[in-house]
Amino acid sequence: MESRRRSSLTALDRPDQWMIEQGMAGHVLPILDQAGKTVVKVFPPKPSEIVQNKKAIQAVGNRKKLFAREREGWVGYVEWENYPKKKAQAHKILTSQTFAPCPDYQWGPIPGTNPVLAGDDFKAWHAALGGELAPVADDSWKTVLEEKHPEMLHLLQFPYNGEPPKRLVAAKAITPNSLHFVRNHGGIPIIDADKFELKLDGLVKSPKSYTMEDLMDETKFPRMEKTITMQCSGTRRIEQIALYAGQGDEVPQAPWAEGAIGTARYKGISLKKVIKDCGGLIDHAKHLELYGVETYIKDLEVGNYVVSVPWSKVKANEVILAWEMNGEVLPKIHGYPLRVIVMGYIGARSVKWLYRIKAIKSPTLAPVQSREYLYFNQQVGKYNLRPIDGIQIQEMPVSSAIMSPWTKQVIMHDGKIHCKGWAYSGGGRWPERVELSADGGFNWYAVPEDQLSKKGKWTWRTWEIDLPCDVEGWIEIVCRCWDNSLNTQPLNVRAAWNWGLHVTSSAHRIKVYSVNKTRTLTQLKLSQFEQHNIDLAPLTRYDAVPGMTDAELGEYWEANPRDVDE
Ligand SMILES: Nc1nc2c(c(=O)[nH]1)N[C@H]1C(S)=C(S)[C@@H](COP(=O)(O)O)O[C@H]1N2
Ligand SMILES: [Mo]
Repeated sequence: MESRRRSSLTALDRPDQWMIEQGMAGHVLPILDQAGKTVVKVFPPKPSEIVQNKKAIQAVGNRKKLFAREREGWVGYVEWENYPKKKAQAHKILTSQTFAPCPDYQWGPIPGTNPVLAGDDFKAWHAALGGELAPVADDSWKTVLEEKHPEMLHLLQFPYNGEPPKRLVAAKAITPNSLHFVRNHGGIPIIDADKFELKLDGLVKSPKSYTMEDLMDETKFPRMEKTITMQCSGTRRIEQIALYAGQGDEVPQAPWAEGAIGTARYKGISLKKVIKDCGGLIDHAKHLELYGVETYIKDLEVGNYVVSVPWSKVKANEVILAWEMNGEVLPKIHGYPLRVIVMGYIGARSVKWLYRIKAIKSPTLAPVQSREYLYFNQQVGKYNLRPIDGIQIQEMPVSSAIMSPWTKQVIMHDGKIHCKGWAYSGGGRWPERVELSADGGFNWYAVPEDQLSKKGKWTWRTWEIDLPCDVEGWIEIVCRCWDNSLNTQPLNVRAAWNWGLHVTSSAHRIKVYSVNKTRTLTQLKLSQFEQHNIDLAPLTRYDAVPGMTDAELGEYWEANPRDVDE
């Protein structure tokens, strides 16, 4: 194979050699195979030409007909799970051609654009399948622009993944809908609520279908309203990426900062009541498979978005079927007309555009449940992993984050640095205490109770603190939370780094440059900057100010000689 060149360890002979040697371009480094008698260097392959086996693709049939809209009034809905043959046809089409790989954003530079990543591979797969899926990428982007705040940071354009800017993440204890993060694995279906139906089948006594009107019938199903924080297990992934590269497909691994968490008041009904209405579970069913309308493509296999939750969770009335978010009709981007909200679990189980619930015996084998959202041991990775080596993530652990200030910021202060952020714990636990350290995690100050937002069983707490800081120069501010079970966070990212780059729940660390204005020398120097009209920013630009005259310097050295004779 051309890409498996055997050679000695000579220079790569390229202008960016120095950068590569310094580990700044890991994606072009050859792998060293030292296992044999001679060292083998395995270079990344050159980008290959995009090829298409037109004959094979055509032989599959008319894509418009094959991948047509399943139901009237459900734009973007192609049913896959009921039609194994159709899945195979789609797979055939996707494997009869090649696609440009998504750019390496972990080892290569992250684009300075908004959207940060375009999602060209997912766009190309949807275009290749055609039919109902052809316009999905463009239509979804239109919905993003319609429904989301203009300041959203679009990490991935398609499937859409976006988070609010730090300033707005925890500005309010309840996240406004337009600012709630969005994580999609495919397009945004547009469903006519009047034509909507939820199907409940599998191992229930009497399978049934429900219209929205049925579900909203209060004589049948009592309403449920709750304030709930939802967190994606990818929150703060960028810290793991900054430390070590991991699994790098774009959709599973959007490079989230601290904003993939949000809190809203949801209204709907308990899923338990609907199961009861179907006569309850039979044949020792223990899990409920939840189906989302849109198409998800994993390893070129096509399906709908499917995960499952255990019956024990449903039985506890901790799974809601919701149609309202913060007093508004559920936005299209958040699952209109009906979504699941699983309290205290990873966001991935809270299925949007829910259209089917199937009672089953074991957790679903669908890829989002069984092949993704796995929490691996550190030694598990590309060359050795099996899906069973990862824990299927359900309840989220305790976590927290500093939203202000930002890393690399210079903070001028008078002995206290004002910090703000959020703290959260999953599984029905809540933050009891939030602590900050200005010295990398040696001494901790607790956030005063009146500076923490209200406690809630299923919600985060936002907080603010004036953090004492006497020292100057680079410091590391660290934040950690203790929940009501006295769980707390690992102190560094490395301790919990994992190949899937999930659950970055280590204490949040930011590096800031402290300028303490209560210090006499600093005061003097700052006033000199002002006198000479010298800009304070950036930190790294050195502008000489005459801190001492030559005469003062000379005097000093005369009184304090550098060297001594005896
Ligand atoms: N149908 C469907 N439901 C879904 C997803 C999806 O891609 N499709 N993403 C899940 C994930 S991973 C998360 S974190 C949450 C995000 O919900 P939000 O977009 O409303 O914030 O939705 C979950 N439900
Ligand atoms: Mo997620």
